[in-house]
Amino acid sequence: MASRKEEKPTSDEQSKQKIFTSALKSMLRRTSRPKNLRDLGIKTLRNLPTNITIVRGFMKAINWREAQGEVLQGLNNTVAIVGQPNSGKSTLFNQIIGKQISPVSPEAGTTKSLIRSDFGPFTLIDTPGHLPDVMESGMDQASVIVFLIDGTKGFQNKDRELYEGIKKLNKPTIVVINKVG
Ligand SMILES: Nc1nc2c(ncn2[C@@H]2O[C@H](COP(=O)(O)OP(=O)(O)OP(=O)(O)O)[C@@H](O)[C@H]2O)c(=O)[nH]1
Ligand SMILES: [Mg+2]
Repeated sequence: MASRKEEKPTSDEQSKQKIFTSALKSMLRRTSRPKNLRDLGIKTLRNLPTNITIVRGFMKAINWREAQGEVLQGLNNTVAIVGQPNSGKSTLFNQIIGKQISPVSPEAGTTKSLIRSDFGPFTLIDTPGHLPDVMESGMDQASVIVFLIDGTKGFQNKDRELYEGIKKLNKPTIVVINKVG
């Protein structure tokens, strides 16, 4: 009878597991550490990693498709990045994911359609700033909206108009002042 050899985790898997374990430990409050993953919520988290490399490692370390079923039942998890042309949406999108998926240029109107990518349990959507209808369809699909404002230009009338439209959707919205550095 053939004996089955136990498969050892690769060093890549081990290091991913290590990142996951240490990130999770650091994020959980000592006082109210949940007994199982179902109890895991935003309130139980602290010391969220501020380094995007660690966040990416954490996102890659987990089988999110499985974890979603266990932990995030019913949670809508699509995030749309919106804002005026050239405000830096695609730059932020690429920076979060860690790959140059969405073209970036100094010219306004670079993004011409919705661009999607998975990021851990989330789906990120980059939107074209100069195509309001397409941007709106991205926002319709989103459960959270990230609204970018170009800090070098300040809050413009067009930003106000877009914000009025976002408010009507009644979705959680994060306003980001970009290009401040
Ligand atoms: N200084 C500075 N420049 C930035 C920043 N983010 C983006 N940029 C630059 O701004 C320009 C436009 O960036 P994009 O990411 O293409 O802008 P976008 O909002 O996707 O533009 P559209 O696709 O036209 O809607 C590029 O030259 C970027 O390098 C930032 O935080 N600081
Ligand atoms: Mg773009």
